[in-house]
Amino acid sequence: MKIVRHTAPEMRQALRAIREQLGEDAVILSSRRGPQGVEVTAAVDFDAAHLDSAAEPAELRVTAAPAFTNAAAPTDATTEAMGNELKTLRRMLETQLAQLAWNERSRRNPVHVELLRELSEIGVAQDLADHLVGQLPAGVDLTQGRRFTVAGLSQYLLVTGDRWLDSGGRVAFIGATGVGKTTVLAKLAVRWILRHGPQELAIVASDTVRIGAQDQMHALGQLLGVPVHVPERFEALPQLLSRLSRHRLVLIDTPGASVREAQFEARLAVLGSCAPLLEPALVLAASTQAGALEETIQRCAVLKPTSCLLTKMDEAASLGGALSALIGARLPVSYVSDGQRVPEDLRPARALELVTQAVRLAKSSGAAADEDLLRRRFGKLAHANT
Ligand SMILES: Nc1nc2c(ncn2[C@@H]2O[C@H](COP(=O)(O)OP(=O)(O)O)[C@@H](O)[C@H]2O)c(=O)[nH]1
Ligand SMILES: [Mg+2]
Repeated sequence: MKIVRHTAPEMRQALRAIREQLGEDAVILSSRRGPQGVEVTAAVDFDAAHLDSAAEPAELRVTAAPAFTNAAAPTDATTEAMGNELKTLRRMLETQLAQLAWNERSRRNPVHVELLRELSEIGVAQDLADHLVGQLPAGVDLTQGRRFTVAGLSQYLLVTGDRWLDSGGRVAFIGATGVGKTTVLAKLAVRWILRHGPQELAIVASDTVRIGAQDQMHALGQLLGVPVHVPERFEALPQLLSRLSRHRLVLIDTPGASVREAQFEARLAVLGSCAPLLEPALVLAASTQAGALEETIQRCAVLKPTSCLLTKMDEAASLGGALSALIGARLPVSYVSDGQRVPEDLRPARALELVTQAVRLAKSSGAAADEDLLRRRFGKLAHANT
């Protein structure tokens, strides 16, 4: 057994020095805070029986015992420092366990590990990736595994089909400012007219907030030969909608706001009161970070949106995060928009196409999984599952 004692200003530094000197298998025997920082005693080839034997007693007692027996009552600062040290130790231990679990997983099932890496590169959320890989039949090779995970993802991703343009609906486009609500409305309106003519289409311009929004809608209505209805106030939307029952497709433009604004919540409440008269459709920019998308979906959940539209697909650097958020929320995608041209840049969402696009994006951007993160994430999961 080899024992070393190391003093450093911070626990982390002491542990690093010990690891460098004794290697990964070193065992911490004691630690205490002294005038010069933290003193850590560690051993390699450690055998607990030695603790009671006479072989190394002096060394061990000097480092371990006084800290507990002779010390004065700990001050708040000492308790806090000890708490922090314990947290650091715990984190280090967790990292090590995750590393061990990940190594074990790599050894036992290299195909699973490679697929987890690839799913992470696509941006697929950790729990979803683990679920997909967990469902693989035993003994699949990497090519088959890739096919299974892509098929699994596209199975979980819900889509509505070309429902509105086929048979109409009453759709309110909801989302943050600038995500493309007005643009998708215009695209759908033009497409509807190309298929069915203008008679049964109505546009509602309830964005009374943005300067020029009403003019934009009136110009569109004039161009298409379609009436544009404006509620007196946003709160009067339900009364207006009840007067539009003879129209097969009613497209409702709503004001955007940051989903964190109180105003946004107030408008959600008004839209909620229209519940039987309209279908709330979230408009989400695919270029938005997955966490922000999740927040929007969560804040709008009170409205029970029946679908969402994914815009700005052409600007998205990665799609896996957005698709994971939609799968997690079981929110079907109706249409995707991948450019500004009206009406060309809009198509009904197809699950396999979206997943394939996510894979292609990851490949073309050369996204590389962060090995350290992978180890911590999936190692931790594997460790928790054992
Ligand atoms: N690149 C790209 N730009 C888009 C897309 N959809 C909308 N835009 C642009 O995003 C900006 C904001 O769109 P707008 O419809 O006014 O957003 P709103 O505030 O949600 O109504 C405009 O410049 C649009 O041309 C898209 O799919 N791709
Ligand atoms: Mg708008």
